[in-house]
This record gives sequence, C-alpha cells and structure tokens, in this order.
Amino acid sequence: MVLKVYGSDVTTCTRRIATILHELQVPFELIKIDLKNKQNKTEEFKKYQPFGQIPYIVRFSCFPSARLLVLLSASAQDDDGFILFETRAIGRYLVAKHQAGAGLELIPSDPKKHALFEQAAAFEQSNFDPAGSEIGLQFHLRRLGWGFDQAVVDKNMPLFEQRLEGYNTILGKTRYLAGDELTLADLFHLPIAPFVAEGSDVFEKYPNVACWVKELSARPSWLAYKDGVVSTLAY
Ligand SMILES: N[C@@H](CCC(=O)N[C@@H](CS)C(=O)NCC(=O)O)C(=O)O
Repeated sequence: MVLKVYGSDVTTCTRRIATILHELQVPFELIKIDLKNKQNKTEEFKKYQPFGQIPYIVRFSCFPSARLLVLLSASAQDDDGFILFETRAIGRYLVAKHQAGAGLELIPSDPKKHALFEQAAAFEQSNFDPAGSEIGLQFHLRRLGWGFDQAVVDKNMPLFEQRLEGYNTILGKTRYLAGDELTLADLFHLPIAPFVAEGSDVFEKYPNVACWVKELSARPSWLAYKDGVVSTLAY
C-alpha cells in the first residue's frame, strides 16, 4: 500500500483526509487506532504524532516488496517514509503532490487566487471551526450513541451564527469561499458542516450558506465516507 492513514473510521479528522484523498483519487489504507483504549497516548504512537492525536499519514513511494530496492537505488523519492500530521497540513501536501495528476486546481497557482484560497483557509480555521466543530461533534456523538450535551451546542451557537453571517455575505458574491471554483478551503469544512446540518437547521437562516453546504454534502467524496472511513485501494 502506498499511503497509510493512521486514524479512525468514525472521527471527524480522519474523514477530512479521506474526503480529500477521494477528491484526488489517491488510494489509501486506513490503519485503525484504538482511541477508546488510548492507543493514541502510548509512547509508540507519540513517536509519530507527539500530541497523541489522529490522524497522521505515512507515505511510501512504492509497494513494500519493492521498497528496499527503491531505497537502495538512485530513484528513491525524498518523501519515501514521510510522516505528517495536522489535517490541514496533510491536505495541502496531498493536493500539492497529486492535484496536477488528477486534473484539479484545489490550491490555485495564480497569486491572487492563491491568496484568496489562503484567506478562506484561514477563516475556516479561525471563524468556522472553533464553534462549528464543538456543535458538529455533539451531533456526531449523538448519532454514534456516544452521548450528547445540549449545553455545548447552546454555548457555541451564538458565536457560530455570528460567523455564518460573514459566510452568507461571501457566498452571496461567489459560488465558493475563494471564488467561483471549488478549493481545498471549501473541503476543509467537511465533515463539520454536514454534521452541523444533520443536527440543526441553523444553515437555513443563511440561504447562501445552506446552498453551499448542500452542494458540498452531495459531493461523491463526502458521500463515500459519511457513514465511516474505509481503506480505499481503488476508485
Ligand atoms: N488539529 C488537529 C486535530 C487532531 C485531533 O484533535 N484529532 C482528534 C480526533 S478528530 C483526536 O485525536 N482526539 C483524541 C485526543 O486528542 O486525545 C488536526 O486537524 O489534525
């Protein structure tokens, strides 16, 4: 297997990576980490992810049987055995590596378009994710039967709605967050946006946002893993 994702079939972060891999049509093997038994907090795990969090990826440039030969040869690639964590960094790396082959431009090269992508990626992390992920996580936990805390939803909803006003303005001008083409910044909102939509009708108050969330939630890359991430060896 070329790319290994150390994560979980159910968690939000692993879904984000699986969705990006699907967009890029990059096969991957999911290595499940047992969060319930705190496998992610073992010293062995923390050798690869020092914060004890999932997911992280390990990339190999060829299949195991051929790996030694490649490592011994001049054709060994720099990123053979390359390990990376943090979903947004992983997403950027995967796109940089594979978007040309997939015929996509999820991170635009034109300087102005690139800057708009970075702007959207920054406001996803600072304006959408803090309250959105708290709310989305509660609905996700409820669906899994792992508990639900309405107080967390109530506490985060006012700030989230304030942020959605800004999103509604932006999406009133362009189809996506960084212009009229889909970028990785839009994909960073998966899986949180659909998880919020599953448990609440808050997006309906912001019609441009509702339309954008519906479109993202209908993408084959989201539908493929919305009920759980599985190893995908071929598309
Ligand atoms: N900012 C990190 C967050 C990683 C993260 O919080 N992962 C969660 C699962 S979605 C986790 O490992 N939780 C267990 C823990 O923090 O102990 C990323 O985007 O990769």
